[in-house]
Amino acid sequence: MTATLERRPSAPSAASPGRPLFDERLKAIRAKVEKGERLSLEDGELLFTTPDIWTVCELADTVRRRLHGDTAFYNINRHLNYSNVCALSCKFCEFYRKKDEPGAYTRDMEYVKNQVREAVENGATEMHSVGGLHPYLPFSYYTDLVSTIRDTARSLGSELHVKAFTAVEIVHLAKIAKVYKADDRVSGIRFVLEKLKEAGLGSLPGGGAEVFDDRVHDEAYKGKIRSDVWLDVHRVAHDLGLNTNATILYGHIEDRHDRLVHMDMLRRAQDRALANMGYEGEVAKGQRGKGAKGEEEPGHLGYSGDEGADVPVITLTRDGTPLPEHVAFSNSSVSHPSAPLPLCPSAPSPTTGYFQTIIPLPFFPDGSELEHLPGPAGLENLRTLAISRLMLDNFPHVKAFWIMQTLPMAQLMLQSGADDIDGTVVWYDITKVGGSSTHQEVNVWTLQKAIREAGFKPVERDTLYRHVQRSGNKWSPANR
Ligand code: V47
Repeated sequence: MTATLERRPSAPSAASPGRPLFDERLKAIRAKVEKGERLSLEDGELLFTTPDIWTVCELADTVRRRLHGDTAFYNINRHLNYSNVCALSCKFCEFYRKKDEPGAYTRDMEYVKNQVREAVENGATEMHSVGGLHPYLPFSYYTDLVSTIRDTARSLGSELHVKAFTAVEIVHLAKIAKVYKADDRVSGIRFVLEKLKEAGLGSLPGGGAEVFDDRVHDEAYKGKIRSDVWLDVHRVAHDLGLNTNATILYGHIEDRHDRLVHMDMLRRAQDRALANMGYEGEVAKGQRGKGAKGEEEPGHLGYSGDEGADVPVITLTRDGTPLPEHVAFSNSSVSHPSAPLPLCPSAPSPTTGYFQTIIPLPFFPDGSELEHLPGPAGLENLRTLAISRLMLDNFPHVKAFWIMQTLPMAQLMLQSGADDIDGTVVWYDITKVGGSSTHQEVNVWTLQKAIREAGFKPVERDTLYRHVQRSGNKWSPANR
């Protein structure tokens, strides 16, 4: 007996109901994307308002494939929140506690060592550590935290890259160390970053940026550093050769224009970092001295140290522009070299001191003071990530942080501009998807499967996006 297969309705075409026709207004943006030209804020507005979201995603995918082909990155990492005690009370935040409140915690070094042991046993290459602005911990706690992570891993014959402290924590540490002066904030920031680097800090995560807008700042996270200070911290880190990431927290009380201004400020900061690394670009007409909202500004970026600078526009998304990348290394039996990074032959030098990744973070209302807000939904998340890829033409990477986006959504995002889904994570206290547990872990095979299902080749990276090749440990392909 032969089974008869039912004919399935064919997939909707671009012209079928339910999917809008190609929005002709996107033609000019497509032409720019094809040439690798920088998109304007007006382009960004159209990308946010067009009903043709699929073309937005497709354009972002074009850029992402030009940069990374069919590679999609993940890493083996651990998040370690050293304390949730915080002097601030940001309205969007559910994580912070006051010192004697139930649930407040501060980890001691024994706890940290245990976390490192577990991380090393599981093949991690990165420890991502952030916390609240603790009012009483001494500066030495933070340098100890970093050196304890580094030294415990080394005592086990391994290297863990320490990616720690958001910009707002760095400023807090400068205040605790009593080196922060309002009229010369950069030297205090530099002091702290140098001390942390000596202790073993490898890079800065992208948190604490929220949205670079004073109205939103004053309403939702007053007391936190403003955009100029956040950018200063990252600029000093770049000058010290530390790579950093950047985030955008969206879907709360900001509007879409605020998101675009935020992206524009970040890409101009990156222009400067890349110019310092030897990248060449053109000083665009009207770029110098124009603020993101088009108003005249005294300096290029509005943060200190760049007054009057002619910073060129540098796009990495043109065909043939080399990414600032580091050569691959082999990670057999978990350990990997900590030697200074060799230069990639095709990239300008030095090869460190720039923004690696933009991480769009959707706002989670539950448990926060802004709980009455709905938070962004799936298509808004997809669109914001795709637009981040398109606007931030000088950021090598876009991360779909699966913890906040969910793994199924991260798969869609890989097809819409993202090239990275972050890592195994394990414990994450800042936001909790669909429940109250801070245990949020996926294993390597699950990450790889999600990437393959989305049509990409999974590549394990370390924090600096060097490819990790494993043999002889739990996660090596032979043990699959
Ligand atoms: O700075 C806090 C955000 C950030 C909420 O650099 C919230 O690789 C949504 O920065 N809803 C911390 N977001 C996370 C972060 C990060 C995550 C993953 C990778 C990297 C990286 C950085 O989370 C905070 C804040 O902006 N946040 N509360 C909330 N209710």
